[in-house]
Amino acid sequence: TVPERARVPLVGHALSVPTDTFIQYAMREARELGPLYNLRFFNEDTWIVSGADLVAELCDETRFRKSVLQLETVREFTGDGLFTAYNDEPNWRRAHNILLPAFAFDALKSYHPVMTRVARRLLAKWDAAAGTPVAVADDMTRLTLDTIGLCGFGYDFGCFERRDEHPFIASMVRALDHAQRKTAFLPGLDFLYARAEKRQREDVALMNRLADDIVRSRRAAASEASDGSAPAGDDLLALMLDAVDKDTGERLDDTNIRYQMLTFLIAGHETTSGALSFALYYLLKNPAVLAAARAETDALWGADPDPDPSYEEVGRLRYIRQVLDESLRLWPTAPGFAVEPLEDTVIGGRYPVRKGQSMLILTPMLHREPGWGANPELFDPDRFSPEALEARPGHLYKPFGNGERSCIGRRFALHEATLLLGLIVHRYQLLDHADYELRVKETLTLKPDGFTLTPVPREPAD
Ligand code: MNH
Repeated sequence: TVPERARVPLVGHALSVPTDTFIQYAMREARELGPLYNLRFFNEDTWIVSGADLVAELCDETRFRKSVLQLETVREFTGDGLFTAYNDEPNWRRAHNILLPAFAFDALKSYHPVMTRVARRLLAKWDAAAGTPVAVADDMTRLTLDTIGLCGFGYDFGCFERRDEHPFIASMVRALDHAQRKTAFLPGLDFLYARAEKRQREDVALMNRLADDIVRSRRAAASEASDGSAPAGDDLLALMLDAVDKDTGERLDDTNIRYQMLTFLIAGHETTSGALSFALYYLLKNPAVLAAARAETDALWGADPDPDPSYEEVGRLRYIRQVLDESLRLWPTAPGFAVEPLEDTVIGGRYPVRKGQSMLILTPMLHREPGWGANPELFDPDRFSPEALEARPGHLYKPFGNGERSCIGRRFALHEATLLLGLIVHRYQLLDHADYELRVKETLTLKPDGFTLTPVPREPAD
């Protein structure tokens, strides 16, 4: 049978699992218990899987599909939006078909100038810091929220004009945190959680109001336009409001539009912000890598400290993209995804699994499997050189999930992040003034906790 720790009657392992560092706990357990083990929360088993062969098997979409079990409490505010929809909910494919064009090549190209404009906001803030430390994850979150707001919805969060975080972020972080804790609430003790549930309703209401405001102002702008069409071309919001599903001819309803908006505002910025923060952490700690990254931008932009990168140039930052890929190997900021069998089956040749049994693929440990070589903890962007990619078996790298339910925003995120990293390494020296030691903070996603660095504009001869 599947390995597991001794469990307590009724609660199972629920009391020994820390909710605020679940992923790092699960990683330690995987090192001890192996590539497959069981965690029992009350009467529910979750298998934690990180072995390369098992993961390759679980990525077979003819036998397994996304499990939404652990996301049940997030569904209270994202419902059947893309990320939290059950596979057989009709709105999943409808929205997938309708929104896919927002991530096609032409659309990405049209976001590029907007992404550049927001990147400049960050550079301006770092210039103004004038050699004093900046809080990396906070600034990356400002950048990614402004970017998804403007590119996806034509809405400016204006995060760089605020000293504190935007209220949407505070509500979102609390709501996700609450959703995660709620999975471990003790049954029958509702009175214990009444206050937290009330605040949750307030946080969700704030996020909903923002989504509704954005829709209202777009519709108002559209009715002002003489032909009645939405002015912003085919951004996400335009597609949500106007486009029809090619298969069924149906549109998204207002409730679902709200769910999709919260889904994209959340999924569209948290993970990218974490990915950028980890990449900057590794650049700071690996001077040879930083030098190679800088050689790449210098070859492209020479001594110009303030280049205006074209869309194509971002695609040519191959090494910087490898830095990002390698950061997402060690700390995939969405640190797992869950699947379930479509029918009763056997995995690994010997573990019977019932239909619907949830199995969490723990990507931070998959990304440290022996297939990555003798020293998986070592940060080395050359693991993603074209030759290395060629030689490596498939299914060892899953930072964006798998198959049909994998990340729709992947190319959006990679373009946004590569562009910004390129501009940063080209413009600044990065000083590790605090001798920062990595601590990983877990919300639903991962971020380096309390990470600051000091950006100093490069000398012309540097
Ligand atoms: Mn994203 C799904 C990781 C950026 C929108 N994303 C997923 C999944 C992973 C993931 C993993 C699969 C989850 C699962 O199987 O349960 N996403 C990332 C990472 C980054 C990221 C690591 C950045 C780096 N994601 C983005 C961006 C957007 C986005 C940017 C939007 C602009 N992601 C989504 C949506 C889904 C998703 C929407 C759900 C797709 C679906 O199920 O149809």
